[in-house]
Amino acid sequence: MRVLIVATNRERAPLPVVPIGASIIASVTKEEGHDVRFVDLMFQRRPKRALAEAVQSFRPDAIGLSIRNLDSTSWLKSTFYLDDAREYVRIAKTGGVPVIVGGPCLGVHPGGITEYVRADAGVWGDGEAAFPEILRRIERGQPFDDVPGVVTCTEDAPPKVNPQYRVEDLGELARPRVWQWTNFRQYADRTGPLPIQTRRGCVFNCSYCTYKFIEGDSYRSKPVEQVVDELREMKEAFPGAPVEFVDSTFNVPLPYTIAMCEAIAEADLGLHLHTSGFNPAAVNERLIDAMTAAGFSQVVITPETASDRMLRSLQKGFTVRSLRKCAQLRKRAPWSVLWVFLLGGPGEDEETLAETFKFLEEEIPSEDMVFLQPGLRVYPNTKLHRDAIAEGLLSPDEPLIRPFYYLSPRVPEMRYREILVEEIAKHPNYTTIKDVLHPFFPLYLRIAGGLRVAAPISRAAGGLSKLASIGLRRPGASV
Ligand code: B12
Ligand code: SF4
Repeated sequence: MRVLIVATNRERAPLPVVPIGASIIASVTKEEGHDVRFVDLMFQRRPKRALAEAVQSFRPDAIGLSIRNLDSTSWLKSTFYLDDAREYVRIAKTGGVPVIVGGPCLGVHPGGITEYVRADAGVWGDGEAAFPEILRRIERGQPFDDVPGVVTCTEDAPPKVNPQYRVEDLGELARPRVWQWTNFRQYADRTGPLPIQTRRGCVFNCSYCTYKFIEGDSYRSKPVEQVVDELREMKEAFPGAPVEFVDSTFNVPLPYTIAMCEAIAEADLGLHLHTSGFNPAAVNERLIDAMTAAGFSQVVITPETASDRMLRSLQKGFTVRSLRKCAQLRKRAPWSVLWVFLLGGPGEDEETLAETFKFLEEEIPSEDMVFLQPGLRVYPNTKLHRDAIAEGLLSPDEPLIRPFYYLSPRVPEMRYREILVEEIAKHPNYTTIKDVLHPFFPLYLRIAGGLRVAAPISRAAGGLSKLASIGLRRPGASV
């Protein structure tokens, strides 16, 4: 069969992310013996036309659209991506063949999103098993609405969402080999790293989080030797390109992560490694040293708050004491670090906000960046969802396709902005989404990409101070 795979994401902030999920689906489909064409809309000048041309010229028997983002999850600057996705589905449907959507945002709201974009079917969770099975059914002219992981919609009934189809042994998975499907140079030119995924799932139960719906609530990990081999292959394909780990929690399970980092160090690959999802709950000296030896240079740490009361409210599973230990241990490593904090969760008040900012003052060195995000995007079936309904802030009927942000009513909305303005004025290394959306940011990415230096998300304090000194970053305007 001829199968067209389309990566629809066009968001380039905070950096253009290579479509690893769509690439995996394309690789699996090719391994199944199909003729695959891949269209990446990220850098297309006319994305709709590019898609329409691919549909007409390739004449596919089935089309898979990967939809990464639902919205920007940012109260300060909310962007909704799904109307574009719906338009891409409409264009794909002109081919007259089944159009199937998948991607991480499907896990957040499988039925609602499949229905919203008007696809013939959706796949939520792992796509590696479900998509080939759908193609087999299409080939045989059989219905596929009973395939695990598939979501189907009918006019007069709510969407039918089958239980997920999880791949238990990640060692069996096809490699994404993103450079076979995308023009990776265009990403590298704007600091986009090569992505690698080493595990799926998360055992924590943070009150606002969707990751367990996407990947499950227990861990499935790739064999360490395979991770090393994938990294070696990346180095051969693109010497010098940084590699970013896209795992939900990079350092949990801790023994696995340490073993993996030690094996990478042992292989002496000389790679520049980055990661987000570094959880303060599981840190020790051996981990930090093993990461440094492996080649980690940029790390995003995600405490979300530094108030014990708020850590309990958000069900983060650690305390300020362990966060302080994490901040101390971080000092062992010569990394660039971005710390992420969410402000305004249930119970947040002036006192808990003051606790968080006091911690930042005491523990975070001025070379580290601090990302401050007021407002928590409420997702269906989370504890935060239930809290927002119980507090009368949200109607139980709200579909939550369009974003709704929880902001603790104990602090007036304007006060969140005032606090950010005050703190950013004192600390040029504190930042918000508004800096990422600054008109200079794309240029910044091009310059950093051209110089082949790391994405500026964790090294921007100098640049931001400079912009402030010439009047181009005014704290008042930057929130
Ligand atoms: C790592 C990560 C990041 C990193 C990315 C680093 C990098 N170099 O790639 C960083 C921190 C930069 C980031 C940024 C953002 N992220 Co992010 N990120 C993730 C995370 C943890 C993993 C994504 C990933 O790569 N997974 C690994 C791949 C292999 O899985 P996958 O893409 O889901 O693909 C599988 C399936 O979805 C499916 N599939 C995929 N495509 C297709 C297509 C078809 C046809 C089929 C059948 C199946 C299928 O099969 C694949 C294999 O099983 C997810 C949460 C999560 N656990 O999924 C959030 C997540 C994707 N991010 C999200 C968001 C919102 C963002 C931002 C918009 C936030 C912001 N405002 O800055 C930006 C957008 C960046 C951009 N340019 O697009 C949301 C998206 C959904 C939503 N709520 O809108 C998620 C789901 C988190 C959440 N809040 O729920 N992110
Ligand atoms: S640790 Fe991270 S991925 Fe896991 S539930 Fe909490 S926020 Fe979600």
